[in-house]
Amino acid sequence: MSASENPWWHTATIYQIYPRSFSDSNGDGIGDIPGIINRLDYLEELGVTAIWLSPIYKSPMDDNGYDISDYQEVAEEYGTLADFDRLVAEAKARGIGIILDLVVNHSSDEHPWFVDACTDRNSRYRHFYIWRDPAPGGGVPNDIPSVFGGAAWSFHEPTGQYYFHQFTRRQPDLNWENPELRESIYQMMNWWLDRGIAGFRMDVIDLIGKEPDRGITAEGPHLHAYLQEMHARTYGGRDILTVGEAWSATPNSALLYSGRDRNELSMVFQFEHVTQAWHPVHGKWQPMDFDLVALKEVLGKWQLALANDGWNSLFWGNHDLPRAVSRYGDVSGYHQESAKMLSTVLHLLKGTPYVYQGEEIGMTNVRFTSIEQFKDVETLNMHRLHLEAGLSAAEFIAGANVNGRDNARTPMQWTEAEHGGFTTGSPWIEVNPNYRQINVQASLSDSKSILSHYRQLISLRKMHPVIVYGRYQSFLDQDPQFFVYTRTLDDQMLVVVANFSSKLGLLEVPDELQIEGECISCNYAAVHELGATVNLRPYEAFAILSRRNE
Ligand code: TEU
Ligand code: CA
Repeated sequence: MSASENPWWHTATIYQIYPRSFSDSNGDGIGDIPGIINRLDYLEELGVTAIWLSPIYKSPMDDNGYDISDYQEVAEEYGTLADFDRLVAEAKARGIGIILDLVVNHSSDEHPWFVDACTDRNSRYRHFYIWRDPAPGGGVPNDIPSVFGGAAWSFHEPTGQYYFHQFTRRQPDLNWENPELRESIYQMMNWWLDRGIAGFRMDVIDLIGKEPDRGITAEGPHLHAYLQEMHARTYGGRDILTVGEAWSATPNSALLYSGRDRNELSMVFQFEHVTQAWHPVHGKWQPMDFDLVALKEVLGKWQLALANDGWNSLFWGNHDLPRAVSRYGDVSGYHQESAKMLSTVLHLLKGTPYVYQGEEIGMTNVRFTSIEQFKDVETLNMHRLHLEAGLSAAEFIAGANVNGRDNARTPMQWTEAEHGGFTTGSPWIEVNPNYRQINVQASLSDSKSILSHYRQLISLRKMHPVIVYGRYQSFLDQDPQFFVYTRTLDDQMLVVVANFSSKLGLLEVPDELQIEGECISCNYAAVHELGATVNLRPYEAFAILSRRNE
């Protein structure tokens, strides 16, 4: 097979770093690039292929860097361009690539383009953004809402027009219909590519083809043409990974983004497995129990839809989502078992797994009691709006503790020292008090830790083509307790069995899975063969690799 049929990211595991919360090198309470460099040995031992860095660019930090005021400068609190180049080089020396977050649906309102655009309707940069006159009777041009609450339009008094922003008013949307804007973005991307990065994670890339006048935000008519142009003008000839964040992606559109001959992206992040567990009306702020049958259905649907073309990303968490073990596992009764079970199930699927910082040691959701403890702009906006709408503060905080974005953003827990060893100063957001039990240092010295389990899973993917390329088939789809699937390649079959419950359970093994082989992963004792039934302990998960001609 040619290199393009077997790109490096097929066997890769990616580690996501949220720089602000990862490792602080200078005691100002904010994670930084030198702090990341100090932890590269840890990541090398974990075995990851590349790091996706959430934004490190210059920014007023209204949305922690997802509001960029200079695409070619590093935020002062994170370090310098020289630090960044050193990170790329030091990571490369350890076989690790650096994937940058490309945030080009919008910029910061402090970006010189927007500042200039605001000076005058005839500014050279006016049409880098999206401006509309007020509606005939006055007021917003239309009723498109902002993701973070309120209208997606804000009035700019001095020039008498509204500008469009799908996130905060400090994140004006860029106008992709303008070829000059697109050209500026491509130049910037090439400038970073020339510095030796390994790829881009593209923030809300499904939104760049917006046509607000027609009420279209996601997956607009020109989206794929823009991505093909971007591919041709920037990374087309380079061996990099591109992953587009696409909340609106469906299996069909994922084939457009990531299809082999499409010349767009390597893969997308789709969120159906996340949003299927959200409340149909109140979304993530009204927590609902998750339903394994529905979760399996979504994961299985994506496995099958991209089986022969396109490529899946695999993830439980990121910097916007609650901690996986809190959401799908049992942190009080079976913390280790459930964290290991979740990783087993995810990492043995077909696709590229992503590990969000701290997930590999089983970091959990935080429990804040007052709104002052929350830092996230989305949570703070929603707090105001939900209270105005009649929710009590306590109800809102309960919801935010379950699904709010700050759950993922509490500092990485390195040691049992104060503030979990994240900083010697005072952290920008509180450390989860469970750092004394859950931290990297304790995990490193325990061969049965969640961390050891992650290391093993990551190395298994490098060793076994069946994990990378095997055909996926699910069993017992309607069973509410067990997740059972196989991966097959040539004469090999991998059987993955997981109990998603704190209850013991008797699994009736389907005939074709009654096999014996090598147990390549388990979170209790090794299981080498399956008879007609098997008793599964709470959150037990194992994987047996068998050769059919044995
Ligand atoms: O996220 C896109 C996004 O829509 C999320 O904010 C998510 O939908 C929301 O949390 C659901 O309530 C990306 C980034 O990952 C996020 O951190 C940024 O805030 C956002 O884009 C704007 O750049
Ligand atoms: Ca710092």
